[in-house]
Amino acid sequence: MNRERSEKLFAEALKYIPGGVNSPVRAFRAVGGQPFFVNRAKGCKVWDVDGNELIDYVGTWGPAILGHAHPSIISAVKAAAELGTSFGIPNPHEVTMARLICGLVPSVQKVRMTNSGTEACMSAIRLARGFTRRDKIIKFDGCYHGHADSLLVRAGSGALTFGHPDSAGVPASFTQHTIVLPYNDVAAVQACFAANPDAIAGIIIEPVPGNAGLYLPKPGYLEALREITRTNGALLIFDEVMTGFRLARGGAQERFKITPDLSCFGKVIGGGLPVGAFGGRAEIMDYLAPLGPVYQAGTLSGNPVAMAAGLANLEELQASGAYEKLEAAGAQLEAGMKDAARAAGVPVQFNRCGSMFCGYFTSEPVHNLADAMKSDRERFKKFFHGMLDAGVYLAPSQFEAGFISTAHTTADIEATIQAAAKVLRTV
Ligand code: KE4
Repeated sequence: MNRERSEKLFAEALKYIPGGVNSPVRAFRAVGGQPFFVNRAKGCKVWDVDGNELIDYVGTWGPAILGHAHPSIISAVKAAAELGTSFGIPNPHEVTMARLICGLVPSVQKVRMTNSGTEACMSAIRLARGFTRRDKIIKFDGCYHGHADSLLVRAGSGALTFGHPDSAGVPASFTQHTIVLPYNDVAAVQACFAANPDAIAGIIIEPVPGNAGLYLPKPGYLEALREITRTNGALLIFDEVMTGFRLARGGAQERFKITPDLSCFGKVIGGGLPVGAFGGRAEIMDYLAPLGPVYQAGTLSGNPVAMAAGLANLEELQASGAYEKLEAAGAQLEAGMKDAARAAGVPVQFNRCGSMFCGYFTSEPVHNLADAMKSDRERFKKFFHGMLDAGVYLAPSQFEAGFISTAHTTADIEATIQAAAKVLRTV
């Protein structure tokens, strides 16, 4: 596949941008080679600057749930931009968005917009600490909640782990209150609360982790977290930046019938523009400035153009039978990929929840990060590049989820499966 123009652009990018990218996942460091550059996307397709057409299963990491350049979003953005791109003064779209989110997610009585998922999660944690007057936060290995200092922590050894910064530049004192536990292990959470009585402000969790590939909560796991936090006066924070409005109209919390105290959102609610949000019970949210003592702010929070894009995405999702389409497309891809792996004699664990998926190159089931780490990453690399050469763009890391949109037709998915059937015989 000719990628001359991408190669020239990447060489230029390396002169001015660290690693040539504005977000590390884009750099292909996990799969080798170098990233291509895209200047056009429509539906489930992207075209790189050399004119190569690709079926896209990254979907800008989740926002493109209706496919790229959906007409409703494009016209909403144009109309809003004509009237001004930002006011720094309340605008009507903010009220419409807040009312819509509260209507779609019953656990959210009030919501505050931000400009990224990172800001949403960082702010939700600050709010949980301010509301409970406690310092410690539990997160789970393999879960990613953006790059706020106190969250750049991976599990250390042992069931009860106090975080050690995973990123340089994060002083140990910034993560001393972050406890990292294994996902899908109720006993570890119970022991943690027993060892830290009245000290834990809350648990933040991706209800369906999509940042170590994709694995699912075991039956009863989320219910147990809800019960343990309620019993111990801690808050349950669902990070639905990725799952929100994707796994169901009301997100993973609707799909799994759990009522968290706070929820974080992003991606879909921005329709491809920079948006995040966090919301929950009014008595908690009212601790936020200007009403309460927990400060949180943002110059462009609730920006009219970003709100218009997110509203168009959300409204179209409600109108178009989208969730039935996403479920059917996910089932088609799952069945086809499993058949292809079986026919090629390659051990693949294909995990899926709705329109999110991940194929791990391992014969063992994947229920947490430790299981995911057993995947054969060399095989994944070959598969990734084989599929790319076949015109299918998967997430450039074994430890990322794939995303299906309503724009992926049965023919696109069949073409993907046929490509996989051939490539799997070569890895
Ligand atoms: P942003 O700050 O990137 O908008 O959101 C952070 C975030 C928070 N919570 C969850 C569950 C997330 O998935 C994310 C961001 N996800 C990654 C994909 N693994 C974004 C891609 C990137 O980092 O470039």
